[in-house]
Amino acid sequence: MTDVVISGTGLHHPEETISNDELVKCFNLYVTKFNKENADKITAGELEALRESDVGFIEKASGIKSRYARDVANVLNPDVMKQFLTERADDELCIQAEAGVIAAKQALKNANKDPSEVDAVIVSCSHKQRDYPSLAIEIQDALGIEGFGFDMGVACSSATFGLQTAIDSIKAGHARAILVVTPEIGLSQINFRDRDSHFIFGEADTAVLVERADVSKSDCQFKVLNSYLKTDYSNNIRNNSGAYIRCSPETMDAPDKVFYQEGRKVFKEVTPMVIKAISGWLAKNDFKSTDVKRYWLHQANSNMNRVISEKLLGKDYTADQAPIVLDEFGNSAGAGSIIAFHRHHDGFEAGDIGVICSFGAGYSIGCLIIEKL
Ligand code: CO8
Repeated sequence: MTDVVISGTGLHHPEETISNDELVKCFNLYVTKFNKENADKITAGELEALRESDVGFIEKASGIKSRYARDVANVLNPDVMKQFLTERADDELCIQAEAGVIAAKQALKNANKDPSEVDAVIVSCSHKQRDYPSLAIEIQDALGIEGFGFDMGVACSSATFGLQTAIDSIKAGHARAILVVTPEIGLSQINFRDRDSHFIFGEADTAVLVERADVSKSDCQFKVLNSYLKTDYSNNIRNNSGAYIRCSPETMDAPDKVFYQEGRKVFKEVTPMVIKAISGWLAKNDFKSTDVKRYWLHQANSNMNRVISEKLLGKDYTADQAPIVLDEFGNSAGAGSIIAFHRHHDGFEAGDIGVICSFGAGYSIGCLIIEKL
């Protein structure tokens, strides 16, 4: 059986940040204005007054302190509260491909690999800025890679599902090395006027090079011992935007045409699913959850990660055993667990075991058990 390794990763994010303070200030200005403009209807009981958001709540409930965005000015304008991006001509590299290319070049450099030695590009992420041609093919072209490329997506589990697809392809002999790129540009799919979710997301882009172990030239290789995927249908995280959106012009801008969720239900249902999945998959591979040196978990909510980590590692686990990056990035959807891995894979000796695990809409869980070579 061909051994497959993760041999390089890359990370890109927009330069500008939005703090909780800035986000909440804008949200509360919008609330004050809305309530004032609708005072009569609110007093008559025809309309419910909007409630203010709160920095203390956000940090306690989610652990998020900041996020990266491409159009901070409009997101923080209470009369707009949307991200606007200048459209590019068809013969220019599109915004999402450009972000993916930057992350991919970093992954190639870290893997000591030339594009001529890569056979495919998979773009796997929550939102795509167009349906076709595939973003992966555009990135493939920009990097000068022969072979093939295609897009796929499984919301917050996109990167791990993309990685298993790439690993299977390499094991089947279809490619020597594959770039799995996760450019998460989804702030345009967020309702910044929704108190429950306006603080959750941020933009970031990752790339992972996976390849046959016998052709790797990387100074830092993690062998993929096994990977697992699990899905279980749920409507608790949903976005009804898509190919039919132009068929119902009257509801094109309705709140269900961007991200919405039942956050509390997601927390309660997904957390035990992840604990069961990770410990079950480790047991199948003859590992105990405490054999794992580090868990690079999906970065949606620090309380979720704390509950999962305590179950897997015990109450006295350290931050080093399950690093958090969501304080800086917010929930970066599919990119989250890969950012955690990219930033925190030092200190591993040969033979040490780690787990990359993502989870989110679908529901979906993707998990890779890896060993430092
Ligand atoms: N400020 C102040 N108070 C608030 C706010 C706010 N902003 N929001 C809610 N509250 C209040 C509520 O009104 C409620 O008060 P009351 O009881 O008086 O009505 C109280 O706070 C508690 O509300 P919740 O129970 O909803 O709060 P939680 O403690 O559950 O925290 C969270 C809410 C943070 C949303 C939490 O439930 C959570 O993180 N859940 C997990 C969700 C999750 O992991 N989702 C994954 C989604 S991502 C995905 O799969 C793909 C999407 C891809 C998008 C990509 C874009 C880049």
